[in-house]
Amino acid sequence: MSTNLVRDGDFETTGSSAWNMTAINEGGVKKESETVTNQYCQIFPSESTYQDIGLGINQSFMLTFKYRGIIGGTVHIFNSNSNESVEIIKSLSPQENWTDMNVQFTVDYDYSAYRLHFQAAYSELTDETLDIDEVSVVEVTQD
Ligand SMILES: [Ca+2]
Repeated sequence: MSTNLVRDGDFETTGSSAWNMTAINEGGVKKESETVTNQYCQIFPSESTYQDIGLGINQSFMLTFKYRGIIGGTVHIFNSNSNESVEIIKSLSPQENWTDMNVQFTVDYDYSAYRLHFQAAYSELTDETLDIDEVSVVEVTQD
């Protein structure tokens, strides 16, 4: 079992500063409901949430998370020093219900700092959100 490189990937740590939000007054960590004690992250249209993570050059990683939202979005890895996109890892198609994602990727760019970045798509449905939860990045070891 490899270590999860993402801090507070389940959004259960109240007051955590692990994630940054582009619209702190709108999005953020929300409770599922009064009866389900799960917290997740809500991202409003065109907004994003991100955190810097440590990745090694020429290593492979598995990104897993679940998401939902009829607006969809994207997940990227950026060079956090320049905000230059290393690659778009995955486009997130609109999903009404929680959907599991597993994406394996290899870091080909030697940047000192990397940013895991979730972006909600632009939408005129301004009350809709892209929700994410259970985010993890673990190194994939070769056999
Ligand atoms: Ca959670």
